[in-house]
Amino acid sequence: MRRLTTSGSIAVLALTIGALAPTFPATAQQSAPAASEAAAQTEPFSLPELGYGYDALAPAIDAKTMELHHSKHHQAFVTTLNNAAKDDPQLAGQSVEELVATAGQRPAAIRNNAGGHWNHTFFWQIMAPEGQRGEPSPELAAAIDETFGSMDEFKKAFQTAGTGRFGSGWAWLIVDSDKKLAITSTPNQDNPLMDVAETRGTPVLGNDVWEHAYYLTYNNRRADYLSAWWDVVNWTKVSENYAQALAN
Ligand code: MN3
Repeated sequence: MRRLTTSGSIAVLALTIGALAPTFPATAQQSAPAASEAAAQTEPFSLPELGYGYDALAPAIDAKTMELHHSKHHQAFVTTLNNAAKDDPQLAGQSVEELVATAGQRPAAIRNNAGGHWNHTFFWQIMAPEGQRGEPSPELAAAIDETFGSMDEFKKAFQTAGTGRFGSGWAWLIVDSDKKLAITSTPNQDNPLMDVAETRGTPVLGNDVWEHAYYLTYNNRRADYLSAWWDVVNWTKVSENYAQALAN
């Protein structure tokens, strides 16, 4: 009979007190899978905290939209993944990044819900309340100028990608395999990290163009949402994403 490892003990403790949900990203359990039955019952995926209030992005995004988007839409992806993991112990041991990278080899439900979980976790982090949004780093600003001509030209092209995405999906600014910036869009809850993405790369910035992201304030006017959304972008985080994508 093997003894519990440290991570097994922590998992048991977390389950016992019932409050210490793992924080995103849910990472693969590197050591001693199934060190105890209790460890296997810990829910592998969890809804991340926003880090700001539901009203913090108004008026660009209203509080009710944020509340529904986070507590209902994002929660549904997490719940579905956890339910799927109950039937498939292998799934429980994988990070959302691993699920996304192998989305094309998964059932549609896993592709959609892992994508939804990854995309929304990313999305909350690249927006911020007033006073915490910062500016593009000099490196990012220079790369945007070089690739798109100017910040205004970049924003226009990004908005065009968002309005041009038929139905539901996402617009993205990515760093491609040549370490160059590029704009792309994906359908549904796909993203550029997926093996099935038409254009692959590391997301630096992304905007959700599903109707649930904007309909309460903007109704059918997706273009108005896309243009107002720049007001809430967390350029400090986006600049970090850019630096990290270059370093990878
Ligand atoms: Mn959404």
